[in-house]
Amino acid sequence: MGENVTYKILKGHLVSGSLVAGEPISIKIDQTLTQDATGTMAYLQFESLELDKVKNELAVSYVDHNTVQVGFENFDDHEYLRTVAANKGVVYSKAGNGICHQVQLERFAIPGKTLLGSDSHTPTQGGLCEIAIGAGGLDVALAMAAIPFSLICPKVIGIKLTGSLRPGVSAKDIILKVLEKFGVKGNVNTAFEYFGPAVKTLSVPERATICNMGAECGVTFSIFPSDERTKEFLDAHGRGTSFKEIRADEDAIYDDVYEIDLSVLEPLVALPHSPGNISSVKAIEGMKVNQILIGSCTNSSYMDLKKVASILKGKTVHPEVSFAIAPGSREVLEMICQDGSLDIFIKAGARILESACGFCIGNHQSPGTNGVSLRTSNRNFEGRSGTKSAKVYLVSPETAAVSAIYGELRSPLNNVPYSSIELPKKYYVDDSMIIFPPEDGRNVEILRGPNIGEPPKTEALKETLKGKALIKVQDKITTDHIMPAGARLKYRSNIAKYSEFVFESIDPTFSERALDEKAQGRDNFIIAGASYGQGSSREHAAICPAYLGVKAVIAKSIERIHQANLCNFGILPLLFEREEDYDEIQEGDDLEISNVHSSLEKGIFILKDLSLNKSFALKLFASSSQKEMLEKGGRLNQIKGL
Ligand code: MIC
Ligand code: SF4
Repeated sequence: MGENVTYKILKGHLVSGSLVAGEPISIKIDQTLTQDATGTMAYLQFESLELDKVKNELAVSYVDHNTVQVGFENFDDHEYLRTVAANKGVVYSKAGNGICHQVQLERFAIPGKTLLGSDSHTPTQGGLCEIAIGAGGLDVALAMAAIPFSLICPKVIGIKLTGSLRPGVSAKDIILKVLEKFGVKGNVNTAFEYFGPAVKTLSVPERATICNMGAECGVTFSIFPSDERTKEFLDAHGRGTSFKEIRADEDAIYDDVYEIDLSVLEPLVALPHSPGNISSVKAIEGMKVNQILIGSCTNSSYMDLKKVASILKGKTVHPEVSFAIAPGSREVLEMICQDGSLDIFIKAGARILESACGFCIGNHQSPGTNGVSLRTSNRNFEGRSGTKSAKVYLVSPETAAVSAIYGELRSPLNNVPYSSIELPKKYYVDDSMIIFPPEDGRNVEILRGPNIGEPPKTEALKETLKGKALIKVQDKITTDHIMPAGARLKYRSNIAKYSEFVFESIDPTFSERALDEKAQGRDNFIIAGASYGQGSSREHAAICPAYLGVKAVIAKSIERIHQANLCNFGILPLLFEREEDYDEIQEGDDLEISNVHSSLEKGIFILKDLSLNKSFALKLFASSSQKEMLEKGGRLNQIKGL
């Protein structure tokens, strides 16, 4: 029976379990990646393991999220990250060097390796044939200690690509098509593997765009084979020796196959407020646009910007549009500098932004009231841009560039001045903003400014949980709803302060009410609909509620990374046995769960709603090793034997 790429790589990394879809397995992690917003907590947690040095093959720490530096907090974080990296043997990529996923692709990803990153878009590296998985910071800290990563062996959906893209249609449209088919929920414990004759027509940066937004479907990772295009990309970066061919066998088996004929694909757009809300550009062509932003880890490669430059050459941006470009890395910035694209952008009236996440996470460039913003990024959740009333549409760089000229949404189909874009034989390579650690860094002083807090302490599970349904939320609550980023991002290293903003956009009184209840010795419950915790990997969406005394999330369903984060910090992830029960429980109801320990063992809990005088059955959503950590009040307690 032929093997697919996914199982070939998993087989070589399997530590425990068997490779059967749906079964728990653990795998060896070769490489790790952190970014500053999740990294400070990850390294504080790594430090608490009291190891001299990281033990995996390669650990890289990026600074790309919090680079706005209003107040001392961000810089304190960067200094901590810089010095802890030198002390613990971690490679450090300075602020300004670029977005983690773009730089990792250019400098570090190696076909056939595994990567665990504390960012949900870590699967971008599937474009270079890595099994790359997003996780919470604590899981990444443990991978740096060479502790295998536990996951559910994914089923593999083969996405067969045939035909070839027409001018103006791009990789972004392929992944938007995948999102149209699979949506943003219900794809847990699944991997997307791309195959078929059109794979060879796609370059590595295009493949990376596609793998990047697989995260929006909620799959564990996405992957492309390693072939001649992979070699070409590695060679052009002076990394040809890292190449290894990895292809699926001719008769490879997939759990399901979905085919996309690229020849008939048209430009697509994700409408507000979900990346799964797909329409053709044609259907809403003519919509007036106020802001257009090109960048983010999805679409900020050199190839993306070269296309934009070809479209904008000799043109100026519409006077009523605010237009900005954030090149994904210093490499991209230097390349567009050398080939004259930067000059085209400046003449066209573009604002050139730092090579960082910036606008994508609502850190700046918020649209105006009721503004319409066209972006090449991957998430358009309500309020993520920093403006609640704004409407964010996700498009390809081609659609963004053509629309910038007209000031309204326009389809780039057959409306671009090139038939294909030549990629360079050699990229500009300069690692001078990457700091490699000394052989023995134990004497490097770790700098901790006042913004650097401590990893949270959690307590062992109690026998009875009693308190209020402190909040009841709908379906598809994202981690941006639970733990806002944007202006609040700078408090990531200070749990007490950051906790003030839990559920800020839904109920700004939540944090205060939760602390009041906690002070009275009561426990807090969150009631949620389907797909709770979708979006980012930020473990603060579990750490901060835990700090506020939340002991259980009771939902219709919970997304993979968030479920793992809840277990890591001792919050029970519970699912309604009957989904209809969600409708009965009301916010403010008094709730009780007794016999917690034996219920944990059995995996079935009985929730008493004292206000309704009714009981509901709940299922525990946790593996056997997660049960153990829940018992101890979290993963760190479990590891340290507390
Ligand atoms: C995001 O795109 O939401 C983020 C910001 O990159 C997050 C990580 C974070 O919250 O720090 C992610 O995708 O995991
Ligand atoms: Fe950064 Fe946006 Fe990518 Fe997250 S999705 S890593 S915020 S660019």
